Amino acid sequence: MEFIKEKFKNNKRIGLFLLAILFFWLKTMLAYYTEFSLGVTGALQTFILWINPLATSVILLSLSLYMKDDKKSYHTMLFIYFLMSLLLYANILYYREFADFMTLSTVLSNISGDDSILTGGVFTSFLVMLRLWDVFYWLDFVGLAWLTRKALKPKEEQPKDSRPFYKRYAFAGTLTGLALLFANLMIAETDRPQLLTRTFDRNYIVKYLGVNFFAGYDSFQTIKNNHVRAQADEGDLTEVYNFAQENYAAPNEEYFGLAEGRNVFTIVLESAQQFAMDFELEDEEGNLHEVTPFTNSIYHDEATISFDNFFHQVGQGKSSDAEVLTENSLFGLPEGSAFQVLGSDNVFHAAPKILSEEKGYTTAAFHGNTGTFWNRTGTYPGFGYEYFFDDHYYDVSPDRVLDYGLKDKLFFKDSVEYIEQLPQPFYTKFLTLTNHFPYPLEEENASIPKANTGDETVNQYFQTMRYTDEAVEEFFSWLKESGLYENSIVVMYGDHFGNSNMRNPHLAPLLGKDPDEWDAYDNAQMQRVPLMFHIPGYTEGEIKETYGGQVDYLPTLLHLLGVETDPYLFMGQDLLSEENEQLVPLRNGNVLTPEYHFLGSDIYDAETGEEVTDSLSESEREELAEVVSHGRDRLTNSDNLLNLDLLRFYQPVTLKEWEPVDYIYKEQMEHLENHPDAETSLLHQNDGESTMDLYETDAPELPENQPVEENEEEAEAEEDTTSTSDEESTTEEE
Ligand code: GP9
Ligand code: MN
Repeated sequence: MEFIKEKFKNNKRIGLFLLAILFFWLKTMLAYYTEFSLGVTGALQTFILWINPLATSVILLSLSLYMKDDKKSYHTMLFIYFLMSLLLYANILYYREFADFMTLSTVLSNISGDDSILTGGVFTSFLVMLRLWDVFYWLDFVGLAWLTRKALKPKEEQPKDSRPFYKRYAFAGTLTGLALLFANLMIAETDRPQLLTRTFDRNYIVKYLGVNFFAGYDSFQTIKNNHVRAQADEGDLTEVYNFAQENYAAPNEEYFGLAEGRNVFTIVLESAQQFAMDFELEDEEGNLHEVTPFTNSIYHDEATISFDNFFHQVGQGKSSDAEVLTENSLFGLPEGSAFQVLGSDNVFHAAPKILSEEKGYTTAAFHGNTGTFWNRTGTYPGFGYEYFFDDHYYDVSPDRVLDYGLKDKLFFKDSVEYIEQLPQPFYTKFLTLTNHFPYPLEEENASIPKANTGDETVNQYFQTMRYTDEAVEEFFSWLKESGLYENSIVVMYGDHFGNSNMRNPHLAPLLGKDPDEWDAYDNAQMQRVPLMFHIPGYTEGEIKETYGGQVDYLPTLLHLLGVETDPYLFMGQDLLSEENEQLVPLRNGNVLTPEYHFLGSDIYDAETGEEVTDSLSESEREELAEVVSHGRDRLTNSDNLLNLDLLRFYQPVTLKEWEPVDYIYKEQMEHLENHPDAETSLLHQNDGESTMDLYETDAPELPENQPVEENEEEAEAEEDTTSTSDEESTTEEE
């Protein structure tokens, strides 16, 4: 003990080093708990949060210990501390404005953009974000600077320490930091697998690994991407351009323009799988429960063009990949989410941009989760979305949300307020949430029993599928009541699988299969997701067996809306076109056709599910290898297009006039109210009378749907507290 004491006394560096770590930790905790909303739940996450500022600050500050000269060492330590504090503080200010963390690309674009720091725009908005208590984020630095000064002026009587401690301590410091970082990464990985490869939300990385780590990681990614992008030039476009031209499938006259001029409601059914369509779940008493009765009725309706061989093509970017696919006719990236990696920087020719430019559509996305998730707020402006209603626009008090966000019934109901204000025609996208892994649902919201497999997640899936089905039904009823229905097209599709391949064998018995014989072919079958184009008034609808994937969605939709797609670089083909090749490459490189499924190096008969690799002749195999490579060309060209940001070199004449929104979803209500076409909105057409009252839902969270006794009690309580003058009661009756 004495020995350690002695050492510390003689080595103020270590003292200051430890103090700096403590100060920085305290300051970070203050920011974590008062500035950022990181959504920490449970003891493990709290533990990770508490340790995550340590590793990087130990590593960074230990660098100063390597210096032999005291003065240099102290000053370096102070400088590193200053930089770390500056980074944290800049993030605090940024977060107050954007509820998100600063990235290198935002910093770079703010330095070079029109509204750059240099022109004062960002600087003034930063000033507005300052708060009085911010002194606490700098007091520690002042204290440390003072202590450094003191340490550099040794009292005469203290002998100068000449032993070469510095190297050993420096090394020990760095090693400890690295060990901490490794431990931190490991613990984070157990709580959130694939945290870094999937990078779905900046909040998540900060929550698990801290602000310093995030800044380093983000800068690395950005520099890497910018480097790749900088290598590209117009010449790289030629190959992709030629591919897209060859790939183009001309529209079928029978369908072209079938829904021209109509409003578009895109309902993205979270985790909905095709196997659940028309599926009946048998309970323990032998009673059958249709899982998605309403969606099934739309699926079979004569006004609906449905598909039963439609596959999701997402990779790690899951929901966000589905958005890249269906709104750009491009694939997500082989790793990570394109939204996260390129969303804020790339040029996109996406559905909202095309429709607003070519057909004057108003465009809006709706989602009951935070807008930063999957970097939607960063990506949607590039897609051309004029409006994005994220959780800031909804009441998301605790009883109204489950895991990822607002429950679907409340989500649709509360969206009406915004829908009715949109100038028509509009293109809208509704991202549902309740049917999201691991499918939690309260009993009061469950209309059918759980399944009875060996896997609780699988069991719950059916209940949440049903819940979303009911939410969609309520929304359809409102569409009809409000009068929007007749002049709209409602499209529904599943974004990706809900049950992973690992869980599929648990589903096998429900699908009449033997779990022990479940194989790669069966897994491929499970990647089907529903797709339906519902066009009220149309009567020739049917369920089409055409093989297709999400990349084929956009040309199909655009042709239905009467928009030609040959000016665009799409990787998919109109599913209704007579030239459609029925070729479905999945993101993992597997390729599916109506005849064969090419899974890894094995070939299966698509109809029978038999593996036929060895029974094919050499020439047959060569021929089929061509098919696979043709399918994979779509992936390669798409990856090149995105990674090299090639659309910046390609300007279709149809998009020449397009200008991005500059308000990025801040004060968007003001923009909506002052929209030049405001008089075409439903609200305006109804002389300002809202249709919100027409919305009927049985959502138990709403006071009007609470059991009667409670209502009575509430009413009584209200009567006691409010005055009931005659005048007031007459107004109420009216
Ligand atoms: C989150 C939601 C779900 O906002 O879109 O994303 P997922 O986990 O399905 O990719
Ligand atoms: Mn999803």
